[in-house]
Formats: sequence, structure tokens, C-alpha cells
Amino acid sequence: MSKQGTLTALLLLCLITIVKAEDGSQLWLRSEMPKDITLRIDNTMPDDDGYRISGNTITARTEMGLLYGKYALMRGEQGESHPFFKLRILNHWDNLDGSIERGYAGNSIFWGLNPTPKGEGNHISPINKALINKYAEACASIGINGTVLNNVNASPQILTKPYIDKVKEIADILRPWGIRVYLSVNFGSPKALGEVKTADPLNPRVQRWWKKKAKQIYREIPDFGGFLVKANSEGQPGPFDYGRSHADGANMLADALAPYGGIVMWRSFVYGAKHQGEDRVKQAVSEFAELDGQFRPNVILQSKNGPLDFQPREPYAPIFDHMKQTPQMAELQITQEYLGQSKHLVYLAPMWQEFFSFVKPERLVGIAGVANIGLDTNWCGHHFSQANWYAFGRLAWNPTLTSEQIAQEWINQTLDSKINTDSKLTSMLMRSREACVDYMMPLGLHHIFKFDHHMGPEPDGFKADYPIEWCPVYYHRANKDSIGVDRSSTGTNATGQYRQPYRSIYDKPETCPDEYLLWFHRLPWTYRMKSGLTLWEELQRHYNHGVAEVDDFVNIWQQAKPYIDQQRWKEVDSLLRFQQQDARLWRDTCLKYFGEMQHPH
Ligand code: GCW
Repeated sequence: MSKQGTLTALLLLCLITIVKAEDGSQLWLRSEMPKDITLRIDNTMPDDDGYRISGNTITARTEMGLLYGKYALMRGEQGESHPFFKLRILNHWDNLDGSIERGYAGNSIFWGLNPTPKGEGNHISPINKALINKYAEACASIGINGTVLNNVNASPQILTKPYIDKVKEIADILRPWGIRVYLSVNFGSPKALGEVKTADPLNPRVQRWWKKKAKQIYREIPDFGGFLVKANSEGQPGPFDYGRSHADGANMLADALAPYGGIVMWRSFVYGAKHQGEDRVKQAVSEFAELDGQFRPNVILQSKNGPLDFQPREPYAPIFDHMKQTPQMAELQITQEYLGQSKHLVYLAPMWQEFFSFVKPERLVGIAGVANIGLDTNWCGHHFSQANWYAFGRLAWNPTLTSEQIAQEWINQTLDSKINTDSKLTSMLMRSREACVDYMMPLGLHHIFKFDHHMGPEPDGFKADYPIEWCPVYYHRANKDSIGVDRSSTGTNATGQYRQPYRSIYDKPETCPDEYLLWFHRLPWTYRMKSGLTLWEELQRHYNHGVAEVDDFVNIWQQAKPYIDQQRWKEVDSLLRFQQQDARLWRDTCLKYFGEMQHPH
């Protein structure tokens, strides 16, 4: 190991111990560091930040590898391990005023505004260094190596000098932990900031503006990662505003970043623009498939795991099958917008692994996770929501880890080891996502949430002045005789966007798995399910099962009481009791609505 390498590594290890003493009791970073660790740099190891652990000796090619190895040792790992995805990135939907879109754990740890003393406006709040340091340690401990600091619904202000200065301050804190910063940018920025009259990507002034902006950013932050862009989606500006394509828009930004090695993560979450009126779940493929091959090499298409929007269960998004020449990233949502937010205990690793069973990790260059982190003392609103942050990082490092192993690791490092000797807590975590699907939207039902905030059921939701794609009735189409959307080849033909064998399997109700049945098919209430029950009976069975599962979670937590501090036990207990009530509300509301539908007065 080089002298300098040894020194930096030692400094980092000291730093970690100091920061830990201050705080962190609420996170998984509680395990003691083993004494007498030996650190070695080995230049013959594969060229990444992997590590090898043998006893208390950590060997790595890079200093980051040593740091990652240290946390692995604390988890009790032995042997060699290398990161699977190159890009392991959190996406913060944090607004510059400190609020967080779909955030359920308090305000932003990065941004905020303070009124000026004389009340003539606002200042950007100062950075909380200790807190951001702790965040960075938690991220580094699970291998996360990038973070997008602001909402994809991006304010143009983020590209102004005062904010770039703040981004630099944050980047300086994150750098020693191996975390690069990225920014979401508003495509209309040059125009919105009043510096150019247009944001047309083919206009040379606009191109120059972005080049200058990139230069300014890299002067402050030489290892800046790049841009994340939501364009022509849900009212955001984009290249369509000037009759240009997504490729024109993405390439223009890519050219500005390329000299510095930066990337553009361009999102495929689009609907209601170019293909208005088409089945919403088909629109990403309709907009992007024809552009495959037209993007610059430093553009990555970032797509949500499902074709709709982070529902408790969706089939995989077929866009992943269509882009053969364009590098792709999956966007997963850690913040539980549609899964009970920070009020329901829902462990998401099984859902993400379900996705990886359809979209092989080998096809992706990275994964992004929409963060669930805020200023709450427990960071994520619900103590158990931390397990989702943890699981995201661990899967980004190694997507072949089992959800169960990750759950156990998190429990062991966060709670008293005696609490889980019978593995009941692991089983609760493992069952929680399916329970949520059952009490909210089983058998392929989707998007029957309350308007705007997406917490709670509203199967009858319809507002004439809203886009139809926001209305629950558009997604179940229940009437006296039938329920579900025909997306088969006889309907909207969304099944036609899937690769084989899924295209054929999903196309027929007889072969379509129960869990996607009403996603792809419209069927009579009396339809005979594989179980022998009618569709209506099967639906009731699922709703009841979901509720019974949460009842059991409450009991399991009761048994954990002797092994955990009163405060944490009580906080989780009261949330589980809320979840129990909410599960009943979901079941009762949906069954009443669908039941009455079959017997109109
Ligand atoms: O899920 C929807 C959310 C929006 C979000 C959007 C997106 C950031 O309800 O709040 O906006 O998706 O992913 O762009």
C-alpha cells in the first residue's frame, strides 16, 4: 500500500469514528468496528472499488475499496466482493425551499430558505455539515456512489451562482465518501433565467449557454457527475416545445458535459405529450423506441421499473426491451409514494428483485433510487423505511443478494441482535410488500389512490377537469359485469410491446399470471380463476388476506417489545396500528365499491 493511500484510509477511519460518536444511533451504523484492522492496497485486483476481506485484513485496489471493505467487515462479511452497477445513485426530489416532493420524513437535508433579518426576502439556508456527513457515511456504507441533489421538477435557480456555490460545498463534504453530485436541470433554464430568448436545443446561443454553464460547474466541482432531466412530462419544458426530439434535447446537454466526462440521465417517464390519448402505459415505448441509436454515448435513458408509476405491483416496463443501443438505468422508488408512504411498513427489496427477474441487471449500467430521506430524527419517517434505503444500496452493489439476507443484515445492524432470533422480524419484512398489494390493489388492479397525495383508496375517483390518466376509474373500468383494462392484442395491445415469451403469456387470461390479470385483461366478475373461485371471490380473498397479514405484524412486533428501547418500540407500534386501520379502510372501501357496482340500484 502506498504511503499516501495508507494515510488517507486511516484518516477516513478516524473521521468515521468521530462522526459516529456524535449521532447515528438511529441508523444501521451501530456495529462496533473490529480492532486491529490491516489495510492493504493491491494493484492487481480488478479495476473497481471492490474489496477482499480475510480475517481482519482488508485488501482493495482503491482507497474507496478499503472504505467499502471496512463496512463489509462490520457486517461480518469475508471474501471478495465487487460492485455490480457502476452508477449507484440516489435521486432526491428536494425543492430549493426545503420541501420534498413525495417526501414523508420532514424537509430536505440539503436545501431550505431563511428569512433575512429585515424580512426583505430569503437567504439560502446554510449547509448542515455534520448531518450531510452522516448521510454520506450511511450511503458509503452500502456502496452508493452518486446523488442527485434536487427534484426532477427542477427549478432553474439551481443553475445560478449562489446555488452552484452551495452544490460545491455539499460536493466537498461528499467527495471523501466516494459520492459524486449530480443535478436535475430544467430544460427551459436558459430562457427561464432570462439569459437567452429560447431554449431550443438546436439554437447555437442555447448550446453556448449550456456549454458555459457546464464550464462554470466544473470549475467549482471538477468531479461533477452530470444532469438528470425530466422533459416534456407533466408540464415540464422540453425539446418538443421547439418541434425537436428527445434525442436533440439530450444530445445538446450531453455535448456540453462530454469534455468533462459528465453524463445525462434522460427520463422516459412521459405521457400526455406526443402520444396523448394512447394507453398511458404504452407511451414511453411510443416516444423513445424509434430514437434508439440516436443518442450520444454519454446519454443514459432512465426508466421507472414499471410502465405506469411506482404502483405496489406493475409488470416490468417494456421500454427496457426496446432500447438496444442506448445505455439504460432503472429508476426505483425508495420513498413509498404509493405504498403507504412512511406510515406503512413495506419492505421493498422483494419488489425490486421481482423487477430484476424480468430485466436482467446485466442490461443496465446503473440504478437510481428516489430517496426517502429527510430531517426527521429517524431519517426516513418510519424506522423500518430505513431498511429500504439500505436495501437499495445493497442491491445496487450486488443485485443477486437475497431480499431476506439484506433484511437480516439491516435488522442485525440496526436493532438488538436478540430481537430476531426466531426470524419473525425477517418474515414480517419479507411478507410486507405482498400484504400491501393484497390490501390495496390485488390481481393487477392499479392507481386507485386518492387524488394528488396518493395515500388511501378512491376507486370512484373522477374529476372532469383532470387529465383522465389521473383518474382511478380510468384504471379499473369496473361496471356491473366486468372489471379491468383490456391491454391484450384485442384491446390497447400493450402486451404487444413485450418480448417473448411474455407477450404471449400476458396476452391470454388463461396464461396471464393472477398478479397481472386485471392489468392486462377485462373480465366478468364471474370469471373462473385458477383457484376455482370466481374473480369476485378471489378479489375478496386477497383483500382479507392482506388485512390478516397486518394483524400478524402487530403481534410480531408485540413479541419484540422486550428487546428494544421503549421509544422506538412505541413509534413502530403506533404506526403498525395505523397501518392495520388503513388496511381495513382499503379493503372495506374497495370491496364496498366493487360489490355495489355489481348490484346497481
Ligand atoms: O409519480 C409521479 C409523482 C410526481 C413525480 C412524477 C415523476 C417528481 O406523483 O410527484 O414528480 O411521478 O416521477 O416525475
